[in-house]
Amino acid sequence: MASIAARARPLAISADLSVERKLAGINIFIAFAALAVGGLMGVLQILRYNGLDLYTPVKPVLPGGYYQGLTVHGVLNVLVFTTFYIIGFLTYIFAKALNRPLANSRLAWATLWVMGAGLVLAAIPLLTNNATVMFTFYPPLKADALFYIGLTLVVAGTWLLLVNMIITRNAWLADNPGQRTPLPAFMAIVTMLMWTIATIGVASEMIFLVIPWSLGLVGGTDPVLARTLFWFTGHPIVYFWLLPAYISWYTLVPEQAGGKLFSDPMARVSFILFLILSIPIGMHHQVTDPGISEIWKLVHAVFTFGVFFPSLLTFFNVVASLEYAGRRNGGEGWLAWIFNLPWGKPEISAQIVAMMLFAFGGISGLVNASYNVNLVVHNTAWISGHFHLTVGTAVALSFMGITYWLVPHLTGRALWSKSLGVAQAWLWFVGMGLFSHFMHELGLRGMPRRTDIGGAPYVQDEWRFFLFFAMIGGLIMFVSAIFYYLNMIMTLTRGKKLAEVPDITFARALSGPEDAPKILDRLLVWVAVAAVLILINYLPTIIDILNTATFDIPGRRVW
Ligand code: HAS
Ligand code: CU
Repeated sequence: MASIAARARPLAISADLSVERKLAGINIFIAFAALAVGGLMGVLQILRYNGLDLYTPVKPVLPGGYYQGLTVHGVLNVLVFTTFYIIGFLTYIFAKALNRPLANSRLAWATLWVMGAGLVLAAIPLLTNNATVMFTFYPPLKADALFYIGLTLVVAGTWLLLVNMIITRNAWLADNPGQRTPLPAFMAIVTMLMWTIATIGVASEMIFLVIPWSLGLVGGTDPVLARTLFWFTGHPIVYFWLLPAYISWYTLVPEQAGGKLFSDPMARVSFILFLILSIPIGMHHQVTDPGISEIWKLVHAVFTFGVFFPSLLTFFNVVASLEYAGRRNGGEGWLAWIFNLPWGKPEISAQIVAMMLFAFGGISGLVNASYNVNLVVHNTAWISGHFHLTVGTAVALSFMGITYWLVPHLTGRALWSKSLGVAQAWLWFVGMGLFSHFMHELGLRGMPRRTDIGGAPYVQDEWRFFLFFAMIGGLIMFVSAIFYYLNMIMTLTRGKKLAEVPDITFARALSGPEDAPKILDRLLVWVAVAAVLILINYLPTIIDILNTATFDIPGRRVW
C-alpha cells in the first residue's frame, strides 16, 4: 500500500513558474540563434574540403576565412548553443519537478544577464577575426582579452543557477522531510554540481593565465599548464552537454512513448557515477602532450573506461523503458515492438534516432580512450566523426526533439507541422550517419582535423572519394536544419493558439524512487568522493607542471 501511495501522483496545484518559463524561452531562443550561425559555418567547411570556396565571396563578413569560420562553428555550437539551452532547460525542468519556483528570482535573472553580457563580449572579437583560436583556445594562440573575459562571464553566470538550485532544494527538503528529491530535479542538480566543480579548471586557466597574458600584464604563459587546466573542464563539459539529453531520455521520453521508466534507482546511480567520474579523466585529451607522465595518462585512460559504465546503464535502462512502452502499445516479438513506438511524434523520432547514432559515438569514444590506439586517431578527422555523433547528434538532435513539445508548451502555440519534424529527425540521422562515417574513415586514412584541406597540397585521391560523401551528408543535414528552423519560425508566428496548453508529465517508474538507497540523495557525500578522486588524479601532475613551468611563452597571432 505504502509503495502505491508513494507512486501516486500528487494532485498539487501547479506553482507559478512564469519567471522560469520566460527564462527557458529566452535561453533556448539565444541557443538556437547561435546554432543557426554556427551550423552555417559547418556547411562552408565541408564545401571547402571539396574544393568549393565560399570563403572568398563572404570575406567582408568573415575575413579570417576557414579558421575563423571553424572557430565560430566550434564556439557557437558547442559552447554557446549548448550552455544557453542547458541553463534554460534545467531551470525549467528543475522548478517543474519540484513544483516550486527557484528560491531567488533576482538571482535567476542575474544568471541570464551575466551569461548574456559574457556572450556579447566574446562575440565581438570572435566575429571581427580577433579571436581565431578555435573553441579550445590553446596558448600560444592568443585572442583579444574580451574573448576570454566574455567566456569566463558565461561560465560564472551558470554557477548562479547552481546556487539557486541548492537554496531551492533545501527549502523543498524542509517542506518534504524524508522524501527523495524527484528524479528530474535530482538529475538537474547533479548535472550542475558536476559542471561547477569541472569549471574550476577553465576558470583558473582564464583568471591566472590567459586573461593577464592577453591584457599584456604578464609577458608569457605556459601552454602545458593551460592545456591541462583546459581539459580539466574540457572533458567533463561533454557530460554537461549530454546529461540534459539523458534527463529527457529518462524522465520524459518513456512517458511520451506511452510507457514508464524501467528503474529510477539505476538512473540515480548513473548520474552519481557521472558526478564522481566525469572530471578525473581529462588527460585522455592529452595523450600526445609532452611534459605529463605516462603513468597519469594511463590512470586517466583507465578511469575513462569507468565513465563508460553510466552510459551503459543508461543504454540498458532507456531501451528497457522503450521496450515496455512498445509492448504496452501492443507490440510483440523480440524486436517487432519497436514499430509500436509512436514514431509519428517528432520528439520521439528525433530522440530515438539520436540514441541510435549515439551508440556508435560511444564506440568511437572507446577507441579514442584506448591509450595506444589514440595515437592513431588523435588530431585526425576521426575525432570530428566521433563528436558529431555525440554532441552533434545525441545532444543537438535531442535538444531539437525536446523543443517539438517544449516550444508549444512554453508559447501555447501548436507545433506547425509534426510530419516536417519527423522528416527533419530522419534527415539528420541519414546526413549525420553519412558525414560521421566518412569522417571516421578519413581519419583512419590520415586526414588531419582542423586543417584547411581545400588549400592543402597533399590531399590524397582516396580522400576525395570519402570527402564527397561526407559533403553529401553535410548537405542533407543542412536541409534538415532548414526544416527545423522553418517549423519553429512557423510555430512561433503562425502556430494555432492552443485552447489548453499541455502540461509536462514526467515518466513514472516501474521501480520508483522509494527503492533507491537514501545515500544517493546525500549529494555532499558524492561531491566529497569526486573531490578525492580529482585530487588523486590531478594534483601530482599539476604540481609537476608548476615546478617546471617557465611562464615565458609569448602569444602568437597566426591569422
Ligand atoms: Fe568524446 C574527444 C572519449 C563521449 C565529445 N569527445 C571528444 C571531443 C569531443 C567529444 C567534442 O578518450 C573532441 C575534443 C577536441 O576538440 O579535441 N568520449 C569518449 C568516451 C565517451 C565519450 C569514452 N564525447 C562523448 C560525449 C561527447 C563527446 C558524450 C559530447 C556530448 N572523446 C573521448 C576521447 C577523446 C574524445 C578519448 C580524445 C580524442 C583525441 O585524441 O583528441 C563515452 O562517454 C561514450 C559512452 C557512450 C555509450 C553509448 C550509450 C548509448 C546510449 C543510447 C542507447 C539507446 C539506443 C536506442 C541505442 C556507451 C545511452 C535503441 C533504439 C530502439 C528503438 C530500441
Ligand atoms: Cu573527453
